[in-house]
Amino acid sequence: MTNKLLTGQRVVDEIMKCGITHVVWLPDAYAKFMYNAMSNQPGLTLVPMCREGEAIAIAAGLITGGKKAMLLHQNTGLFESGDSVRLALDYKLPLLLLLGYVGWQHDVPMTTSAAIYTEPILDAWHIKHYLLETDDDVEKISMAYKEANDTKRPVAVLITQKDLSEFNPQTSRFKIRKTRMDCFEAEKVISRHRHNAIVLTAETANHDWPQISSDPDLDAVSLPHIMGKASSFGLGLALALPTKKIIVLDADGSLLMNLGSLVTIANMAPTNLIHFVLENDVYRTTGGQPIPGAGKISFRGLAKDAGYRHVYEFDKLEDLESSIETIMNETGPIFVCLKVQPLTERATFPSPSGAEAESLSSQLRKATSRSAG
Ligand SMILES: Cc1ncc(C[n+]2csc(CCOP(=O)(O)OP(=O)(O)O)c2C)c(N)n1
Repeated sequence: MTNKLLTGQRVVDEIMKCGITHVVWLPDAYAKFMYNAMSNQPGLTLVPMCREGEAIAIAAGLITGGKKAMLLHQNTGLFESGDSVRLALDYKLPLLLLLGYVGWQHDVPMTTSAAIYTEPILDAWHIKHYLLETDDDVEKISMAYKEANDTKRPVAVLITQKDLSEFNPQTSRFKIRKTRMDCFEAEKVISRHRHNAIVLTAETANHDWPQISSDPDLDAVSLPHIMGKASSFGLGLALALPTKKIIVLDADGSLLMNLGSLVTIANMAPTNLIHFVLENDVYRTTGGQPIPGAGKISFRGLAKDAGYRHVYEFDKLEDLESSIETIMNETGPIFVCLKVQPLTERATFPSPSGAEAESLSSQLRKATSRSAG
């Protein structure tokens, strides 16, 4: 009987049939349904990475060392991988790329840039690709892997099914630390004390901030394709508008994707930048999978050693409340790590589509021109 869905265990079974030993992985909205099946699968090692640009090199090392590695991440991550694709091609890696096909639409023209460019980019690299839509197609995984081995080239399988389920703390294997502050309440404190700062948001804050912002005209919310880039965008804005305060509300998985930005920011030392990170230990937006190093890394330590002028960490709301005015009046760059609970009852926010990009960038232009005036 035809199963119109793609199920996590079925995909994992097929991967195991190929003899895969390692999946180099970063979550996305398309492949998140596979996480539980993969992380519970004996004989399969999940290698979570911080940014997709690492993936092909990790797999290259694994394959060179005699393991059978594949990648699982979204199509935009392949764009991020850029130069590493050459490594896969020139090292003649038999590499299976299982990619979430963000923006894919059946039988109608693609409208988002993620989807518009995916197949043309794969074609430009001469990487063969197949669509994986339902369990009926799952054998394409073995076929693609065989082709990768026969041709000694990467072969891509594109997952078209978006997983709409939300992070459920009852079923998640992740342990929530109740001692931490509520994220929404922490953002309210920032909103009350922002004065006339321009606020740039990422991930969880994209959803929360519009509900609590004290000055929406000065907000740059839900900028498209901002995952991992909010800190860099904020740096550019701070350098461009040196007399205006710029607040970045970053997320932990996002900052991991762009850790080098800590050094770039500290090196340029914009006095007007305050960089908050909402550290919830998970990729909440894609279903609450733990970030690499959850509970072990110190974002405060990283920012301090990178050279930020002032660095803070809070896990209690009252401590944030009593320090926020001082923080707002200090000379930047300032880094504030807020240890927050990973979950609230609020629904996940809608991801901005490429089609919204134009209106969002005009929103940003309006915010900056008003603030600069
Ligand atoms: C380059 C890239 N890779 C993967 C994704 C898929 N993605 C969307 S949101 C998200 C999780 C964000 O987690 P985090 O930054 O920790 O923020 P939170 O949702 O926890 O607030 C991921 C992985 C993406 N948008 N861009």
